[in-house]
Amino acid sequence: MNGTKKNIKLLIFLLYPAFILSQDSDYLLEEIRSLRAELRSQEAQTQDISAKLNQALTEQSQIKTDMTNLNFKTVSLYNSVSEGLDFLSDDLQELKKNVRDEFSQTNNQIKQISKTLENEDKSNTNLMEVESLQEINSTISSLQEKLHQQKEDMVEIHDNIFSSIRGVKDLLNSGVYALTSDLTRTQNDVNTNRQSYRDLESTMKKSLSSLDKFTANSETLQNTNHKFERFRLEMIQQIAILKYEENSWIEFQRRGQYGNQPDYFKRTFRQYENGFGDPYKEFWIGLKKLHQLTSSGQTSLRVEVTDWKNRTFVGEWSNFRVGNGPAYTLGVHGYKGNIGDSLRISNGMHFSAMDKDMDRSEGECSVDHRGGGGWWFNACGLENLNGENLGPREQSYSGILWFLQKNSEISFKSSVMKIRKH
Ligand SMILES: [Ca+2]
Repeated sequence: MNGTKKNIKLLIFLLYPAFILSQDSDYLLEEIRSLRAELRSQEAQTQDISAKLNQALTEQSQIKTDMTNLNFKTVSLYNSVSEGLDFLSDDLQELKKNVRDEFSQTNNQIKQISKTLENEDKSNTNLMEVESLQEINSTISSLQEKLHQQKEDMVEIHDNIFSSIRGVKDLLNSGVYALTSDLTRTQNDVNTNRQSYRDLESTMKKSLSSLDKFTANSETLQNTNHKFERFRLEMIQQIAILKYEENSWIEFQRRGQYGNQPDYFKRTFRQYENGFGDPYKEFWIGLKKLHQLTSSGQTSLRVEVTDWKNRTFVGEWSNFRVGNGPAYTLGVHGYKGNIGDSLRISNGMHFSAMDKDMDRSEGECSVDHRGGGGWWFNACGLENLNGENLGPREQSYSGILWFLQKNSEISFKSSVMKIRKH
């Protein structure tokens, strides 16, 4: 007996690393989920930056169009100004010519007057001389004034023209400067966005590569984990007989919320014979093992079910036996407890699965009504703890069913079935 306990301790010691590995796998899966979430957020950011980039490019293109238009207008304006200057130049030339003509006319008048004066008798002309001289002086002054005025006019016109040209130039320069600075700013924005885009791309690539690595590791770990699950199942199958001889309770079926698919118990007859699942989570020890154990002595059965309000109900049967294959006929009686004796209807039934119809129904209980699970169906009966894991508030005969507990077909949250030699 002491040796047996040592063996069990040794086995638990051997199983412990497997349990740790299973935890690592869960952690890795959590990491992958968080990485996926991060990638999704980065995708959204990339889309946002792409949109901004497109907007900046549109603005840049608009500014280019504006600049082209402005350039065109500038050229037209220069042409107009140049044309105006040509006209003004002609006017100035005309003005100069007029002034020259007037000068030469005045000079001629002066010369003429001088000649007249030379031809006059000096003695008779004293008074006339004075008057003529005064007249000439006045004419000259008037002419000089006129010339001076015309010169000032010309300077004023000249100044006005050049001031206008300077104004136009300043205006054009400021417009061009504003557009150039807009363009530079847009260009900078575009460059910044491009850089952010490139950074993001590189981060995404890194994340993807990490994700690939994680996925690869996770797959390896999952495979390893499946192997360990199988190993653990084989171990509990092996030690079951030792526990049986020690009169310990031996769990042979468990359901619960461990993240498995709802139809995790939809299995072939062969799988129900040999056992499946993870003894640390949801599992079925196998009909062969149940037959072996229950054939070697008087056996009690204990069934516990827990509802979604975490209330547990228990039933015990003083006699439980599973016959040999391929029928694996159920023998069960001696009920007591608060779970309800649903098994009474299955007493004496053969075991059926999704691919083997051994029930009393005209159809196939497993496939038609009980979610593909395997059980000792009658036609079809009031219990099936190997049905679909349907979750809270679900009522269906295909769920984890124990009808007589509540006289309802609610699907239970968890269940345990165990046996003990007595
Ligand atoms: Ca049938």
